[in-house]
Parts: sequence; C-alpha cells; structure tokens
Amino acid sequence: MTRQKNAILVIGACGQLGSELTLELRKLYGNANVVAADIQYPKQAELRETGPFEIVDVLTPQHLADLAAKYKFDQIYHLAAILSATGEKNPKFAWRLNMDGLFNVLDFALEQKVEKVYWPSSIAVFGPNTPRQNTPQDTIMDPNTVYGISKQAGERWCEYYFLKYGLDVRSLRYPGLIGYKALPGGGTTDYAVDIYHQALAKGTYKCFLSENTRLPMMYMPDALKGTLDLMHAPLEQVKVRSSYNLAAMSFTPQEITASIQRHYPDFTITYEPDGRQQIADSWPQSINDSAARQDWGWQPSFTLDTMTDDMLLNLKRTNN
Ligand code: AKB
Repeated sequence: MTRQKNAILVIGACGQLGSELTLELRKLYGNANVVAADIQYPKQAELRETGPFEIVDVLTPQHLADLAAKYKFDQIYHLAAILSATGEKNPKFAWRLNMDGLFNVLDFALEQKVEKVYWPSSIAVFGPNTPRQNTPQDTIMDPNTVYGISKQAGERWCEYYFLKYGLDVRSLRYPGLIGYKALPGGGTTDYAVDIYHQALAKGTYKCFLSENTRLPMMYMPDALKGTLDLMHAPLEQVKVRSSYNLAAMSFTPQEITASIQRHYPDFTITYEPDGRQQIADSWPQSINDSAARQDWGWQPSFTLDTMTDDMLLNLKRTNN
C-alpha cells in the first residue's frame, strides 16, 4: 500500500469546531488530503462523504501509529477535549483525556516529523484572580476547573515542545464559539448557541446563566479564519508559543436576547443559573488580543448583531 503524502489530520473532527474546520481545510487543501478522525463515526453526511475518515481514540497511541502506515501528515489539528462543564462531572477522566491525549499527539507529531501542530486553548485558562476586563496576554492564571487547568498545563507543554524539540505547535485561547452547523458539547458558553435554536423552535429560552453574565464570544467564521491565519503565518511571526488571546465580542444573556428580539419581538428568556454560573463568574468578561493583531494581523469581522442576523438566517434555512 502506498502512503498518502502531504496529508492533514484533524482529531476531534466531529466536534463543534472540528466539523467546520475539516470542511474548510478540505476546500483549501483538497478533499482527499484532509483526514477527519474521531472516536465515533460522523453524524454529518458532509463530513463522511467528502473525504477520508478514521476512528481514532487519542488515548490509544496505536491508533495514531496505525494511521502513519497509511498517511504522511504535514499538519495535525488536535481538537479532541472534554470541555468545562462536562469536565467537572468526571475531573480525573477529563484530565487524562485532555493531557494524555495532547502528549500522545505531540509525541506522534515529533516521531512523524509533522511540520505544524494546532492545539486549541481557551479563556478557561484564566481564573478568579485574573483581571476580568481587557484581560492581558500575560497575566495571573489561576483556573479552577479541570478543563482550565488542563488547558493551562497544555499551553506550557506546547511551548516546551517548541523550545526543547523545535516542534512548531500553534495555539489560540478561544472564547465561547457560536455556529449554526454543529452543537457544542458540554461547555459553559453553550447557552449562546442553544438560545438561537430555542428562539426558532419555541420562542422562549431558559438560560443556565444569570442575565448580566458577560463572557467573551466569537462567531464560527471568525474562529475558522483566526485558526487558519495563525497556521498560515510565517514562522517568525508566531511569537507567542503558549497560546494567543483572541477576541471578537462580549455580551450577556440579556444582550443576546435583545439582539434576537430585533427579529422576533415576542421572544422571551427566563433565568435559572446552575453550577455553570460559578465557572462563568471565574472567567474574563473581555480579552485583550493585541499580540495576535500585531504579530499576524488578527481582525474579527462579526459583531453580536451581525452574528445574530447570520445565525437566524442560516438556522431557518437549514430547518426548512
Ligand atoms: C467552554 O465553555 O467550556 C468552552 C470554552 C470557553 O473553552 N466553550
């Protein structure tokens, strides 16, 4: 069997970010060159039908080794992780998946001489003693969720692999991501996706965060653009080797409700905060991303209202 060269591997390809990023990469690099991998088969037909798919459990290094017999990878996007809210239900397993999974991928990338690795970090690396407004790139980091602790430790390890072994690992600290194509799984910012679905389905939404909880958020097209811009930036422009702060917008449940009410004046929201409120309260309200803007020209396009217009339009279209 001949090995397919110059391939790109996306691990966690069935997730909220992975499913969209895989399709974007396939448009850029050709369908056959982008291998989607996940622990389960994709539900999205487009993912299954447009290019190769492989079952990979990142906790099983042999699964990665088996892939090396079929493909020669230039780039790996390692997106598989347990998010903030789900992580708190089983902290030891979240730590194992998020950390051992990262080590397995970094070591595989070194062995296989992969050119570039992408690994997402998150605003969850910050904690209660971090300045909450305009949070700087370099500041106090005292995360108090297992997800945040694993992302902070992961950032240190990514920088370590770059400095010690020369592995070109690149990373962004995503805010909450919002898209219409796939649902997020187990995060604290998930309400900002669900609210659009419920606005259309029921005209009302019960929010698990309180009305004035302000969090940094980003629309998926901006997240995809930021990720690809970082991965395409020349080596010398990528100066932060832990993870870049990245910002687009910040809003509260009350503000996203008002944005939806511009289209649906009768839409209503009720508030019933649960354990996720405590997580949200430990995170920044707004992020300073000047390093990403200066180093490789980051610039978001969507505001809360332009995102709402696009989300509602596309959800209506796909529901019909
Ligand atoms: C979560 O809420 O856990 C994620 C994140 C901000 O990383 N969306």
